[in-house]
Amino acid sequence: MTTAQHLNTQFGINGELKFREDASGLIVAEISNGQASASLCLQGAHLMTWKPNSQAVPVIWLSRDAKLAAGKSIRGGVPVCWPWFGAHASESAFPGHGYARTVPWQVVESGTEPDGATHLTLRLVQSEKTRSQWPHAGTLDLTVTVGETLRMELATENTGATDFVIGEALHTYFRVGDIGGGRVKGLDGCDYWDKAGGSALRKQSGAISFSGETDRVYINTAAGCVIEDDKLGRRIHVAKSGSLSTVVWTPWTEKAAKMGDLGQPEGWREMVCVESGNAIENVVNVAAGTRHTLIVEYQVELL
Ligand code: TA6
Repeated sequence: MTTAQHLNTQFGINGELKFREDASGLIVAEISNGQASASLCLQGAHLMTWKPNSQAVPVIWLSRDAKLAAGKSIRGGVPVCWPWFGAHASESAFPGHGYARTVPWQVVESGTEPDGATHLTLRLVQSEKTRSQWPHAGTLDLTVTVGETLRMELATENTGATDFVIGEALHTYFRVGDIGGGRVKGLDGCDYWDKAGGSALRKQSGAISFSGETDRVYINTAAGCVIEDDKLGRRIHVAKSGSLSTVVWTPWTEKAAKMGDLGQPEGWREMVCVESGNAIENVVNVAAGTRHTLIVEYQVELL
């Protein structure tokens, strides 16, 4: 079992990257440099927080009710959904959004970029349990680069002799002043599966604004998008590559009450999920011996 002390010796960077053991027993990487600060739980390679130094309010949202526990997903941050998105196609007992976010990952590399940003690479640790749910030969790495820009690269390598198919997403919870005073631009004209509206296939017209539960899987789009936040007076730019699906989600009142871990009384009003991935008809065939990488970059612009 790797300890925080061992990780600090091997991968720590003085005054910039340190590892600590959380009360839950899980290990958390804390990053702080001249550009930004962030924290990441090694279980699930789960980025929990990111705040550029230019921002008074964090850009990534973490529920006030978020709890770290072995084998449990964390509410908020950037859950890694892999090797499927949503419910498993045939096994209802398998975890929603795949197992990657609730299993151990190991640190493989860390360093400082020429511009002062900090990068950290983690690899999912395969096990009997993961192989029982997904019997393929492959590796999954996440490289996070923390600066005024947050860059995340999710790399799937097929190390076997047969092709395999994955569904995936970086299921990012963004912090907004109030969901009612925000909108998402950039997906105009895109088709989407309306999961909160009877799973009908619809076409987006104009910006996405919010007045109720919204759960949409936009398909066949490589487009980036922008989250406009009137209350905090900022725009969050979401750029992506290696992704043809974008999911936009807010639970709104009723679903949030049922979920119960979004922070009382109305924590859900301070977040919106904009998730970059490959889902439904956009699942990815990763040919034997090849590598597929999903990349996102987030930047904030004050209005
Ligand atoms: O990405 C949107 C979604 O699929 C919603 O339907 C909702 O279930 C959300 O993910 C959260 O899922 P989780 O398994 O993290 O509770």
